[in-house]
Amino acid sequence: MATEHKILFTGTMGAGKTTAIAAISEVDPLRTEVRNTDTSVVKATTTVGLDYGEVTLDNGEKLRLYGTPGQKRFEFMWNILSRGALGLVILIDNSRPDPLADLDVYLDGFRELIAEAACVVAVGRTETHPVPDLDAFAQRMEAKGVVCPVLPANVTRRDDVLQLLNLLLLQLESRTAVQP
Ligand SMILES: Nc1nc2c(ncn2[C@@H]2O[C@H](COP(=O)(O)OP(=O)(O)OP(=O)(O)O)[C@@H](O)[C@H]2O)c(=O)[nH]1
Ligand SMILES: [Mg+2]
Repeated sequence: MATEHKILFTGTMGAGKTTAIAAISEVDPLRTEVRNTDTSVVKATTTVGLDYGEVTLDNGEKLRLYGTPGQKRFEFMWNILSRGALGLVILIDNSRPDPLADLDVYLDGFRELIAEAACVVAVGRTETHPVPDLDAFAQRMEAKGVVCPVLPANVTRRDDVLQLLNLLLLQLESRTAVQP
Protein backbone atom coordinates (compact mmCIF):
# COMPACT_ATOMS: atom_id res chain seq x y z
CA MET A 1 0.00 0.00 0.00
CA ALA A 2 1.27 3.47 -0.79
CA THR A 3 2.47 5.44 2.21
CA GLU A 4 2.45 9.17 2.85
CA HIS A 5 5.06 11.26 4.57
CA LYS A 6 5.15 14.88 5.63
CA ILE A 7 8.44 16.59 4.81
CA LEU A 8 9.37 20.07 6.02
CA PHE A 9 11.75 22.49 4.26
CA THR A 10 13.36 25.23 6.30
CA GLY A 11 16.23 27.71 6.02
CA THR A 12 17.00 31.40 5.95
CA MET A 13 15.14 33.96 3.89
CA GLY A 14 15.99 33.37 0.24
CA ALA A 15 17.60 29.96 0.80
CA GLY A 16 15.09 28.49 -1.64
CA LYS A 17 12.28 26.76 0.27
CA THR A 18 9.55 28.04 -2.04
CA THR A 19 11.73 27.31 -5.08
CA ALA A 20 12.50 23.74 -3.95
CA ILE A 21 8.84 22.84 -3.45
CA ALA A 22 7.81 24.44 -6.75
CA ALA A 23 10.60 22.52 -8.54
CA ILE A 24 9.09 19.13 -7.74
CA SER A 25 5.43 19.58 -6.80
CA GLU A 26 2.97 17.75 -9.04
CA VAL A 27 0.12 19.96 -7.82
CA ASP A 28 0.10 23.71 -8.25
CA PRO A 29 1.98 24.71 -5.07
CA LEU A 30 0.13 26.66 -2.41
CA ARG A 31 2.12 29.81 -1.75
CA THR A 32 1.70 32.64 0.71
CA GLU A 33 3.99 35.18 -0.93
CA VAL A 34 3.86 38.91 -0.28
CA ARG A 35 6.00 41.72 -1.62
CA ASN A 36 9.38 41.68 0.13
CA THR A 37 10.10 44.84 2.09
CA ASP A 38 13.25 43.43 3.75
CA THR A 39 16.03 45.16 1.84
CA SER A 40 18.74 42.89 3.31
CA VAL A 41 17.64 40.17 0.86
CA VAL A 42 17.21 41.10 -2.82
CA LYS A 43 14.06 39.23 -3.73
CA ALA A 44 10.66 40.38 -5.02
CA THR A 45 8.52 38.29 -2.64
CA THR A 46 8.79 36.43 0.67
CA THR A 47 6.70 33.67 2.29
CA VAL A 48 4.49 34.77 5.21
CA GLY A 49 2.66 31.56 6.13
CA LEU A 50 3.78 28.36 4.53
CA ASP A 51 4.47 26.65 1.23
CA TYR A 52 2.73 23.41 0.31
CA GLY A 53 3.21 20.94 -2.50
CA GLU A 54 2.93 17.22 -3.21
CA VAL A 55 5.05 14.72 -5.06
CA THR A 56 4.67 10.98 -5.68
CA LEU A 57 7.94 9.09 -5.92
CA ASP A 58 8.63 6.25 -8.35
CA ASN A 59 8.00 3.71 -5.57
CA GLY A 60 4.47 5.08 -5.02
CA GLU A 61 5.27 6.96 -1.83
CA LYS A 62 3.44 10.26 -1.63
CA LEU A 63 5.22 13.15 0.03
CA ARG A 64 3.42 16.18 1.40
CA LEU A 65 5.90 19.03 1.24
CA TYR A 66 5.72 21.99 3.59
CA GLY A 67 7.98 25.04 3.63
CA THR A 68 8.45 27.43 6.54
CA PRO A 69 8.66 31.19 6.13
CA GLY A 70 12.27 32.41 6.40
CA GLN A 71 11.77 35.69 8.21
CA LYS A 72 12.55 35.65 11.94
CA ARG A 73 9.17 37.17 12.84
CA PHE A 74 7.50 33.93 11.70
CA GLU A 75 9.48 31.60 13.94
CA PHE A 76 6.27 30.67 15.75
CA MET A 77 5.32 28.72 12.63
CA TRP A 78 8.22 26.30 13.10
CA ASN A 79 6.55 24.24 15.84
CA ILE A 80 3.20 24.33 14.10
CA LEU A 81 4.66 23.06 10.84
CA SER A 82 6.88 20.48 12.58
CA ARG A 83 3.90 18.49 13.86
CA GLY A 84 3.79 15.07 12.29
CA ALA A 85 6.77 15.69 10.01
CA LEU A 86 8.95 12.67 9.30
CA GLY A 87 11.76 14.52 7.60
CA LEU A 88 13.43 17.93 7.71
CA VAL A 89 15.42 19.57 4.92
CA ILE A 90 17.62 22.43 6.15
CA LEU A 91 18.55 24.69 3.23
CA ILE A 92 21.72 26.72 3.67
CA ASP A 93 22.49 29.78 1.54
CA ASN A 94 26.29 29.70 1.36
CA SER A 95 26.43 33.28 0.09
CA ARG A 96 25.25 34.61 3.46
CA PRO A 97 27.74 36.15 5.91
CA ASP A 98 27.87 33.21 8.35
CA PRO A 99 26.28 30.01 6.98
CA LEU A 100 27.57 27.92 9.91
CA ALA A 101 25.77 30.20 12.36
CA ASP A 102 22.65 29.83 10.19
CA LEU A 103 22.96 26.05 10.52
CA ASP A 104 23.12 26.38 14.31
CA VAL A 105 19.88 28.39 14.33
CA TYR A 106 18.00 25.58 12.58
CA LEU A 107 19.68 22.73 14.47
CA ASP A 108 18.61 24.43 17.70
CA GLY A 109 15.19 25.58 16.51
CA PHE A 110 14.23 22.12 15.22
CA ARG A 111 16.11 20.10 17.85
CA GLU A 112 13.06 18.03 18.86
CA LEU A 113 12.05 17.25 15.30
CA ILE A 114 15.61 16.32 14.31
CA ALA A 115 15.84 13.93 17.28
CA GLU A 116 12.81 11.97 16.11
CA ALA A 117 12.75 12.55 12.34
CA ALA A 118 15.16 12.15 9.45
CA CYS A 119 17.08 15.23 8.39
CA VAL A 120 19.33 16.41 5.60
CA VAL A 121 21.37 19.60 5.20
CA ALA A 122 21.53 21.02 1.66
CA VAL A 123 24.07 23.72 0.92
CA GLY A 124 23.13 26.05 -1.94
CA ARG A 125 25.07 28.48 -4.11
CA THR A 126 28.27 26.46 -3.63
CA GLU A 127 29.33 27.15 -7.24
CA THR A 128 29.89 30.81 -6.41
CA HIS A 129 30.48 30.38 -2.66
CA PRO A 130 32.41 27.15 -1.94
CA VAL A 131 33.35 28.22 1.61
CA PRO A 132 32.49 26.97 4.21
CA ASP A 133 32.96 23.53 2.71
CA LEU A 134 30.87 20.44 3.47
CA ASP A 135 33.35 19.24 6.11
CA ALA A 136 32.84 22.44 8.07
CA PHE A 137 29.08 21.80 8.18
CA ALA A 138 29.61 18.16 9.16
CA GLN A 139 31.94 19.21 11.98
CA ARG A 140 29.43 21.77 13.20
CA MET A 141 26.76 19.08 13.43
CA GLU A 142 29.10 16.65 15.11
CA ALA A 143 29.85 19.29 17.75
CA LYS A 144 26.12 19.33 18.52
CA GLY A 145 25.79 15.57 18.43
CA VAL A 146 23.60 15.68 15.32
CA VAL A 147 24.00 13.20 12.50
CA CYS A 148 22.52 14.41 9.20
CA PRO A 149 23.90 13.95 5.71
CA VAL A 150 25.17 17.20 4.20
CA LEU A 151 25.44 17.74 0.45
CA PRO A 152 25.50 20.55 -2.10
CA ALA A 153 22.17 21.23 -3.82
CA ASN A 154 20.84 23.79 -6.23
CA VAL A 155 17.12 23.79 -5.49
CA THR A 156 16.29 25.28 -8.85
CA ARG A 157 17.14 21.81 -10.24
CA ARG A 158 14.40 19.22 -9.81
CA ASP A 159 16.89 16.33 -9.63
CA ASP A 160 18.81 17.96 -6.79
CA VAL A 161 15.62 18.35 -4.75
CA LEU A 162 14.54 14.76 -5.46
CA GLN A 163 17.94 13.57 -4.28
CA LEU A 164 17.37 15.31 -0.94
CA LEU A 165 14.04 13.57 -0.52
CA ASN A 166 15.53 10.20 -1.40
CA LEU A 167 18.17 10.67 1.28
CA LEU A 168 15.47 11.37 3.84
CA LEU A 169 13.49 8.30 2.84
CA LEU A 170 16.57 6.10 3.03
CA GLN A 171 17.04 7.19 6.63
CA LEU A 172 13.39 6.43 7.42
CA GLU A 173 13.63 3.00 5.81
CA SER A 174 16.77 2.08 7.71
CA ARG A 175 15.07 3.11 10.96
CA THR A 176 12.02 0.95 10.40
CA ALA A 177 14.29 -1.91 9.37
CA VAL A 178 15.95 -2.03 12.81
CA GLN A 179 12.71 -1.75 14.79
CA PRO A 180 11.34 -5.06 16.19
N1 LIG B 1 22.00 30.13 -8.61
C1 LIG B 1 21.39 29.59 -7.57
N2 LIG B 1 20.24 30.14 -7.19
C2 LIG B 1 19.63 29.63 -6.13
C3 LIG B 1 20.16 28.51 -5.44
N3 LIG B 1 19.31 28.23 -4.42
C4 LIG B 1 18.32 29.14 -4.50
N4 LIG B 1 18.49 29.98 -5.54
C5 LIG B 1 17.63 31.13 -5.91
O1 LIG B 1 17.35 31.82 -4.72
C6 LIG B 1 16.00 32.28 -4.69
C7 LIG B 1 15.28 31.68 -3.49
O2 LIG B 1 14.00 32.26 -3.35
P1 LIG B 1 12.80 31.56 -2.55
O3 LIG B 1 12.57 30.19 -3.07
O4 LIG B 1 11.67 32.54 -2.58
O5 LIG B 1 13.41 31.46 -1.10
P2 LIG B 1 12.67 31.11 0.27
O6 LIG B 1 13.61 30.28 1.04
O7 LIG B 1 11.33 30.55 0.00
O8 LIG B 1 12.56 32.57 0.93
P3 LIG B 1 11.52 33.15 2.03
O9 LIG B 1 10.17 32.59 1.77
O10 LIG B 1 11.57 34.62 1.80
O11 LIG B 1 12.08 32.77 3.35
C8 LIG B 1 15.38 31.88 -6.02
O12 LIG B 1 15.47 32.98 -6.90
C9 LIG B 1 16.29 30.73 -6.49
O13 LIG B 1 16.33 30.66 -7.89
C10 LIG B 1 21.39 27.93 -5.88
O14 LIG B 1 21.92 26.97 -5.33
N5 LIG B 1 21.95 28.51 -6.95
MG1 LIG C 1 9.51 31.15 0.61
